[in-house]
Parts: sequence; structure tokens; C-alpha cells
Amino acid sequence: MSLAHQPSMWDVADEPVLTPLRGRVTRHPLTRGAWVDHLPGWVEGSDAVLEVLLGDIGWRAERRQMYDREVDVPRLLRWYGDGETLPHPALTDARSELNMHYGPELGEPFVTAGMCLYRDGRDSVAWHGDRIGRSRTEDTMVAIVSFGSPRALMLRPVGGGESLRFSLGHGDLVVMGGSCQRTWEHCIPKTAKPIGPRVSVQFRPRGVA
Ligand SMILES: O=C(O)CCC(=O)C(=O)O
Repeated sequence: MSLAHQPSMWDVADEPVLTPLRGRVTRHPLTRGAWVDHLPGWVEGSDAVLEVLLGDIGWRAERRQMYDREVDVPRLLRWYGDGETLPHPALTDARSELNMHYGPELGEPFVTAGMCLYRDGRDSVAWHGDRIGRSRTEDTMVAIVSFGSPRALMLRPVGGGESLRFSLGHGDLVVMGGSCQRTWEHCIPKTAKPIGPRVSVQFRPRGVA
């Protein structure tokens, strides 16, 4: 796959470095028991990770039914199941760090890694909650590490209300927790800005999708 990526001039570390989580993550309480944690620049030296993720790691294009026709899903997908080796060791380390930090609160480990490649600003994902599996009925966490061009992650309460916007840049961490998948929805809107690719890596516990 050849997707142009401009290496960041400010991301100076040669090798990926996970900066500490404790005391640096900001928690934003939402309504109805939902919350979002945010740590910009969690992974430093992310260029090397992005380079691997933009390579041939088995990205799949999907189609979905829209009314009476089938359309392309506007992003590419790759799913790493429990026990599957992740494409860069920094991602394995990231999952371990997340498990150390969030394990006591979550009560179980993050095991799967869903990956989405947004090739440019035309790729997107519509409003939804991750409600396949246990997250339909139980509180859980979904931890997202973002690589590449900054994109907006929007959140809004189910049933309506004011939306929130988080800018997800290169190496940033966002964790959606509590009832967030049931009581709030999130999306990555399209943008007309001429931007490069972004890869989202989402860590989830077993049985949550
Ligand atoms: O791109 C992101 O960070 C969000 C992805 C997402 O919401 C999903 O795949 O369910």
C-alpha cells in the first residue's frame, strides 16, 4: 500500500517511547456514568509505528448494505484477535501499559486490537456505540491510540444533546469508559482538509466489539 505520510518534524524520538500514564491522563466525566480519558502525545517517536501500520498488514476493504444497494465502507479494517501478534512491538507494550494502568478499574485485560485506516479526509465512521457483545449491557472500556494525521473524535449522548470534540493526533490516547458505549455515541467525521492517513488502534476486552 502506498499512502503518503509526512514524517512529523516535532516527533523527534527515533524509537517509540510510551510516556507515563499515571497522573497525566485527564478524565472528562460525561453524563449517565460515561467518561473519556485523554492523553495527547502518549506515544513519542510514533513515526516508526505508523510506517509499519501503513504497510501490508492485511488491511481489508468491506462493503455494507445501505437501503437497496451495497456501498464501500469508507475506511480499511484489520482485526487482531486474542493471542495474535501485533504488527509493532510498541503496540504490545502499549497494551501492557494500558492493562497495568486500567486493569484494577476495568477488572479484566484489554486483549483484542481493532485497527482502522482512514486513507484521507474522505474516510470516516458514522455515529455509533461499540455495542456488539457485552458492551451492549455492561460498562466497559475501549482504549484508542491514534497514529498519523489528526482527526476529530466526536461524542454525543444517545437520544440527543450537545456533542463534544476531541482532536486525536499522532501518538494520542483516548479511553472511552463507564457506560460510554451504551449511553453515548461517537464518530470520526469526514473532513474537506487535505490531510494524510490516520490509523486508529482500539484495544478492547474479550467479548467487546
Ligand atoms: O477511529 C477511531 O478512533 C474510532 C473507531 C471506532 O469508533 C470504531 O471502529 O468503532
